[in-house]
Amino acid sequence: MSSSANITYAYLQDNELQFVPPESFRKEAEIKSLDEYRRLYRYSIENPDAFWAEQSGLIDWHRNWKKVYSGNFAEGEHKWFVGGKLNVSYNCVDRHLNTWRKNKAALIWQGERRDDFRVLTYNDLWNKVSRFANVLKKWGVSKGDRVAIYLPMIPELIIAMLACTRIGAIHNVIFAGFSAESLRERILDSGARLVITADGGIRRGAIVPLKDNVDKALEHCPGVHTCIVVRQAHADIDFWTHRDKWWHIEIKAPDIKTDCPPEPMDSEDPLFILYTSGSTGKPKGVLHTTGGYMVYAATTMKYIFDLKDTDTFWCTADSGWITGHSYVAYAPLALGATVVIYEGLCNYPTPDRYWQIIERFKVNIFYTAPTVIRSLMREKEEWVNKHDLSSLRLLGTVGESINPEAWLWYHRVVGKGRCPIVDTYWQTETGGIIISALPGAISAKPGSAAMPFFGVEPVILDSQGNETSENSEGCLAMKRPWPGLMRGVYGAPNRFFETYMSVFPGYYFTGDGARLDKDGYYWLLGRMDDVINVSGHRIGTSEVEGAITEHSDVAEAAVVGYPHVIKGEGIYAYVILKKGVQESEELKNTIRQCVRRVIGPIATPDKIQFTEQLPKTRSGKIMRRILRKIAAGEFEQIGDITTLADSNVVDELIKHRQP
Ligand code: 6R9
Repeated sequence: MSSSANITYAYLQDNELQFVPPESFRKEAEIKSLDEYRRLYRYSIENPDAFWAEQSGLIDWHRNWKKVYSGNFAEGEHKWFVGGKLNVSYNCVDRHLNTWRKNKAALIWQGERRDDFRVLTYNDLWNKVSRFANVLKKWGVSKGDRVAIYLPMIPELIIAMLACTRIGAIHNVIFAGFSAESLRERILDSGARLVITADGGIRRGAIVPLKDNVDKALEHCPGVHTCIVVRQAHADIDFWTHRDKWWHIEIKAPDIKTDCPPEPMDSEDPLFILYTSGSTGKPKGVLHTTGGYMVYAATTMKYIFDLKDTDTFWCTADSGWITGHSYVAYAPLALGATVVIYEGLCNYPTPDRYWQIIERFKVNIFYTAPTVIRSLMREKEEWVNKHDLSSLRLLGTVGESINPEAWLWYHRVVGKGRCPIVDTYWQTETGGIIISALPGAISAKPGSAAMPFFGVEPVILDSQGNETSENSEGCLAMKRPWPGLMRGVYGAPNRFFETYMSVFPGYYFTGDGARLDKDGYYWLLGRMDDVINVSGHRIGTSEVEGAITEHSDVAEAAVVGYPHVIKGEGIYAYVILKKGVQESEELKNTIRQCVRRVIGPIATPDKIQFTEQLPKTRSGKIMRRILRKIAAGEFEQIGDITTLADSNVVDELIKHRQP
């Protein structure tokens, strides 16, 4: 297992190579064998109420629930732990205060500069969350109100989220890489009246102008009366005293008390909204509620990450995404772990930044994305080897399928062949991981997310919606609900049903393709809709097309994903210019800038091809399948083009393809 060349060769020649959980790991693990997993899985499917009733004991309840589940799944309705009352910040913070964890580190924050770091114990966290919750109340936030959070990865982000949950406000975290326009859209859609931001974020030594973006966004958000600003980057900003308040002044104000009793929330009260891209229309506000989400997040954390409360856990996701909600904030804190957060990039100022942090804080469990692994494996192995990574005991990945080469490198170079790897498949909508190996029980097959989590029942459907059997490939859907599955789309009551439950009636459709192999392992095959997965981030092609056509020289655009060695998928845009506009490299750059302004840097097209025409059917529908094949350079696989209105367009597009 230690000779890299041999492992890679063996795997590539033999698709069935499996990595068995190391004995030392298995002995200490929550679930110790495949048989044990299978027994508990069967129990969770045959007796879901009993299974989830037991798991609900991971959480403290103000009032016990009366019924585990009620609903009509086919109609997109499901309720969990009905009648229960709980508070998420109580579960993530207060309940640790009566244990040995009171003065242990809850959050360790590492800034981009090596000397910038802060440690908050559970007691510190309680103090700050309670005080900030009182600040929110002071500025008029009460139960059910929406609060927009636009912050870099600093402790205040987690504190703000927890403070919202303490008083029953619904947070809407907006990734700090999104533009002012994206921010405005999300603030307006969620109806937030208070925004929390920072004077700036820090990226490669430069300041990201978060407060300027907020100022621009708020020009068109008349409902927002208060903006609380964290002093982080010491940037020069405009400060509107009638609206803007400094976090550090507010939290220490004489009228702010440390005591803030957690609001008992109903299990089905909304917990947060998080916007995510779909194949059509604007990003939708995925709504999660309190009891089911919390129990599901904690249960997956316990079994998939095999978390012990002595562990230091580092998930590198930004809390602007779902992974940074469930596995940076809620699940690890609920289980009393020490959580590492880092405001910075994996390769700045040197490519060993992550390895330094693991060594410095003795991280035990490390959870990152395949795109990060691919970019770091391009560097010399010495960057990893010069650090002592012996604290690591488990590794994880999320966001997209991991290619076997990257898996093997991660296993050998980072995990030194000792650490199991869990490839975790899930979505913003699913609340927590739904397909993954259990590290002490299920052998890993590099590239496969392995098996369903307890209570989750996946099926592979053919295009007519028929369930298929083993060794089949098709649409990945879920046959029953589980506590973490989203409850709705904020402000659009029918959209959950229409988007997810109506494609294959009676099933939740994930939008992903998958294959089930003879051993019961799931292999994810990528999105089947018009969503591109760039570095593990979901971007809707229609959003990028909308942003490109905001450019005054552009008549029409069609956007597809194409294979990209580091990012997984890159963005390829076919652009038709208005009559008389000259093509130029300069124009491509201004189109890119336009997308950055409208959505944010993550949606910037990697390649732009100007064209006179797009391949359309006689009814005027763009044939994206053809555009995808051309972008990927797979000309032989373009397939049938007889339904095109004008088939010459294909030759023209191939001739001018961007390499
Ligand atoms: C958690 C998260 C969801 C989409 C999902 C799928 C892809 C995530 C994956 C994976 C293969 C994995 N995806 N994890 N594909 N293997 N382990 O990423 O949520 O941002 O909503 O994206 O990401 O395509 O549908 P989200």
